[in-house]
Amino acid sequence: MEIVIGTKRWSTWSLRPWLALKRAGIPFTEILVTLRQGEATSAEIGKISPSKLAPALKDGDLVVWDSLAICEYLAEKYPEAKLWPADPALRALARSAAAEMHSGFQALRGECPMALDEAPRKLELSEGTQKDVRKIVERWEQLLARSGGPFLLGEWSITDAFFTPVASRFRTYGVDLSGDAKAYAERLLTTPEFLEWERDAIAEAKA
Ligand SMILES: N[C@@H](CCC(=O)N[C@@H](CS)C(=O)NCC(=O)O)C(=O)O
Repeated sequence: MEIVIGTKRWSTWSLRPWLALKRAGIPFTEILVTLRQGEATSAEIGKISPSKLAPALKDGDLVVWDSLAICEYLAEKYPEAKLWPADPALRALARSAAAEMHSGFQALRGECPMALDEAPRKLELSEGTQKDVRKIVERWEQLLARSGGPFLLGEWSITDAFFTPVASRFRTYGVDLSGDAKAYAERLLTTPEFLEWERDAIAEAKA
């Protein structure tokens, strides 16, 4: 199995399925493409993926593009990895929150890009981004209260992969968190898998 991923310090979309692959213990090789090079990036990714965007997963002659579709494919192909919660109600909540992240929070995404090589600093957030932050924190608190933690739906799931880049954005731009939300964000940023990605991202920036 091969995964096309973009520049590790920036690519939130690539980080999500990469975390799912790692957490599931699935052997894979990475094809790392430099983002933000315009046509050159599209052409490079386009050699494998019709979307010309990272990430894309190649499994034999099958190519799956889009981070959520890749995670769903992995969850179906490796049920023993339990990438979604076993309980149907928790699984429905997990999918709702991952899909909400996948399709929303545009203000936060636009204003606070992931930048794993940058030192944390305090950013004055726009009203739109503050609204996104409040909604995310509320969602985290609701789900942690329902599941009992330590991750959003109990055990680590794809939903946590979707919120790991968010935790990184909160850290980089000095978003103040407290209580369960703060502990959860810290938990996401200290998993061995995220730390491995972060090490690569920092090394990549220095290369
Ligand atoms: N909805 C897609 C979004 C993919 C996407 O926008 N990828 C960005 C990287 S994070 C990309 O390839 N951009 C090209 C570039 O930056 O040059 C997904 O979830 O996979």
